[in-house]
Amino acid sequence: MSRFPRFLFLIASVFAAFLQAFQLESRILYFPNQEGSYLTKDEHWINQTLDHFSPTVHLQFQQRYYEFLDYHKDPNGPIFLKICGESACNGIVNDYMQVLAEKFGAALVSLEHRYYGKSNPFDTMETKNLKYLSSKQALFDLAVFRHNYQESLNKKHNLTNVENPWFVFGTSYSGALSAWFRLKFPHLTCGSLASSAVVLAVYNFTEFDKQVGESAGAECKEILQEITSLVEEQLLYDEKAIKRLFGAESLKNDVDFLYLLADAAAIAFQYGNPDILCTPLVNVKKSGENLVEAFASYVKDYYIGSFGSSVQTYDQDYLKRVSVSENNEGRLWWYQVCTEVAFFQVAPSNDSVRSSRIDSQYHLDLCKNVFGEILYPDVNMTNLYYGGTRIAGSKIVFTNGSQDPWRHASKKKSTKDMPSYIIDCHNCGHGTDLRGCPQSPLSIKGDSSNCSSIEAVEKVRRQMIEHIDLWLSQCQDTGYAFDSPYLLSM
Ligand SMILES: *[C@@H]1O[C@H](CO)[C@@H](O)[C@H](O)[C@H]1NC(C)=O
Ligand SMILES: *[C@@H]1O[C@H](CO)[C@@H](O)[C@H](O)[C@H]1NC(C)=O
Ligand SMILES: *[C@@H]1O[C@H](CO)[C@@H](O)[C@H](O)[C@H]1NC(C)=O
Ligand SMILES: *[C@@H]1O[C@H](CO)[C@@H](O)[C@H](O)[C@H]1NC(C)=O
Ligand SMILES: *[C@@H]1O[C@H](CO)[C@@H](O)[C@H](O)[C@H]1NC(C)=O
Ligand SMILES: *[C@@H]1O[C@H](CO)[C@@H](O)[C@H](O)[C@H]1NC(C)=O
Ligand SMILES: CC(=O)N[C@H]1CO[C@H](CO)[C@@H](O)[C@@H]1O
Repeated sequence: MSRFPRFLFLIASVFAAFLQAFQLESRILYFPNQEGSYLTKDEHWINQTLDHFSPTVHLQFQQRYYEFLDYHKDPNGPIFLKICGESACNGIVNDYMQVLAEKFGAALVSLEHRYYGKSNPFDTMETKNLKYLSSKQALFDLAVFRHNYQESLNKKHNLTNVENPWFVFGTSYSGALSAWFRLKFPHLTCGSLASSAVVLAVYNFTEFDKQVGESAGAECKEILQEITSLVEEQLLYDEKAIKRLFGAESLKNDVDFLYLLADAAAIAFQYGNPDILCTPLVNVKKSGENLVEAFASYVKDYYIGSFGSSVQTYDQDYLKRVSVSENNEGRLWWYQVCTEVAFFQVAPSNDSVRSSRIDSQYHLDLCKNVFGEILYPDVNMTNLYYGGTRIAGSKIVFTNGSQDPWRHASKKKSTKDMPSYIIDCHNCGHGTDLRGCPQSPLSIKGDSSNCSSIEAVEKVRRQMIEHIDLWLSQCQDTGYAFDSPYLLSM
């Protein structure tokens, strides 16, 4: 019998839409889209250059984007570019961006990341076709989009040489893109919000697992470690039975299976629901019942059932598939992992929560197996190109959640022109500021009124708004003086 409360299944529908907007990067998960929680799903297309860095390749592809103009103060109001990351971008999600757009009289636009969703330039995902998939190309896409969109807006209003004040937003990988866009194209945006932004590429990302342990707290961490060793033992003893218990008998590779379990635990802390994992486990431990079975219920009912992950995304044979569908984020993000950013979530050498069989060799083998050639993530080059946590940008707000395992790949220190805020509470995770409550799935319009830690979220949002307001008002070359609707309404 399931130990996990039934209401979880009720909130699953809202979950999926928020997950679509705030993807996790360890193993890309597929989350079905939900109607009703988008501001718009009307597709628009631009012709995009396939290779921005080649003087000889002039191929183009169709890239999908969205616009939501209901709040736009025509014609000189700001334009908020919400950057889509490593998953299909099926519309503009109705999160806290809606509130910001209304407050600032802004247009909301959103560009799908190349290769993901319907913006795939090729009809197969063979490795040779993936060579134009990189953050550098993606940033250039955003610049081209920004330029073209401004021109088409001017055309619509019979204007020439006008620049609206732009501001870019993103969370997680797209949070890094948001910071990097301001870094590389400072003339194209007045500023950037980089929420839980993973700007530092890390090869052996042991801090991820360490943070999982810290966020769990001593008691729950110990139980999770006990479960890991029990599962490891049972893999030796009866591999089929233990995989069946988790509904994961399709995973032939033991470490793929162990990775599924590690992610399932991490997600509770990453997305602010530690108690759904830890409370039942602590009770089961006290009553002396079977811990592995209790954890298997959590994985099946919550991680797969409510949260919307799937076992097959952990299967390397599945990741090898090259046919294009809209839900093949897994292969695409692994390509970025294996070439650019790594974030190999390896077990730390001491005191790890996850199995120590999840090591860097496993990741390298996966890269080779899935893509058929030896790929090596050039983390040093990525950090050389962008600066890592020493990013030399300006007018970028960094935010991070205190319990988020990803926060160690974000900018640690506030600097004068790049403030960094922590959203601090016992369950503050990934992308909380734009999402809403720390502890629940997407709340429409990012409503935080029912949050357990409303003040933690609101405090950081107030800071964010002040920076956006200030930087928009300082934005030069707009062609118009920008009257801040926010300041006027204060
Ligand atoms: C994109 O390119 C195609 C083929 O050249 C052209 O027919 C179409 O009008 C272009 N679309 C846009 C939005 O520019
Ligand atoms: C722009 O100019 C065209 C042609 O002169 C006119 O039909 C249209 O109404 C104008 N649009 C605006 C927003 O002024
Ligand atoms: C990553 O960890 C492995 C195993 O501990 C080690 O052999 C390797 O040198 C490390 N690589 C880097 C870049 O730190
Ligand atoms: C390993 O972890 C344990 C538990 O946190 C700690 O007590 C011990 O000092 C650590 N050992 C080393 C070598 O870091
Ligand atoms: C990357 O940089 C680190 C630190 O400077 C260095 O130890 C390592 O050898 C470099 N790795 C590669 C592959 O160049
Ligand atoms: C907050 O909780 C109240 C009382 O349960 C409920 O009526 C309201 O709809 C909730 N608001 C949101 C945004 O969930
Ligand atoms: C890990 C990390 O980046 N933490 C930082 C989040 O932001 C606060 C506030 O600036 C910093 O103190 C943390 O170091």
